[in-house]
Amino acid sequence: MVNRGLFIVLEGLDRSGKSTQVSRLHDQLEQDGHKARIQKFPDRITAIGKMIDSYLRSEAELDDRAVHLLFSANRWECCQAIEQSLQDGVTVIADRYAFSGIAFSAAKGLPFDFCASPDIGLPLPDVTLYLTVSPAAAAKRAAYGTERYEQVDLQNRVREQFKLVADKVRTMHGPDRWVEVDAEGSIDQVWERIWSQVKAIESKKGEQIHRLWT
Ligand code: DGP
Repeated sequence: MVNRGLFIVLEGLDRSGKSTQVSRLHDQLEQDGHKARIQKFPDRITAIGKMIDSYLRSEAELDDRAVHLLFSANRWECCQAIEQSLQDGVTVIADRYAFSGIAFSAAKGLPFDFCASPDIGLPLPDVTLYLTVSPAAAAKRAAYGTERYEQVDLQNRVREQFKLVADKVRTMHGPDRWVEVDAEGSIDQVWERIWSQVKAIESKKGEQIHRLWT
């Protein structure tokens, strides 16, 4: 039997360095002879993604609950392709997932359970690597402040919500599904931490794909 691909999610505050590490992970896996692809969330290419994009760039105003459901719908519309890739032996590296969905919307004041519920049943990542960086350090990184959520006070609240998300993942799905990675230091240092975590989950390729929040 051909092993399935791994489903790896990178999460973190804005400017925590996720996207840099996501593409490095993709390149390393391909270099080692694995098939891999990147799935960015929100996926701004789809019709729903375009609405989210104009909201994030403050070109459109939307009700908080409505935009939360759009973010979730954006994940659902990509879900079949993710599962197909995994079955085809392709490792999927997601740059954000449902966990950002809860953390950002709950930080704006929406009830935590409301935020979690539309994503029940999505494919469960084999591991979520949560890049930890202080909001003050993130704010010093390039291009901070150009989008709607890139403000230090909001990012502080997002960080608090991510702690609750981590608790929920560990309680419902096991402690190894959520791993904190120190994202302060050089790109190479952070990369070494990420790569050692990815190598540790190789055996999950033999396991079936589970469902989020079930
Ligand atoms: P990025 O393209 O990674 O810069 O992310 C876009 C922004 O959208 C970022 O500030 C985090 C936020 N975000 C991502 N997913 C969700 C979600 O599901 N719900 C909400 N409210 N915000 C999200």
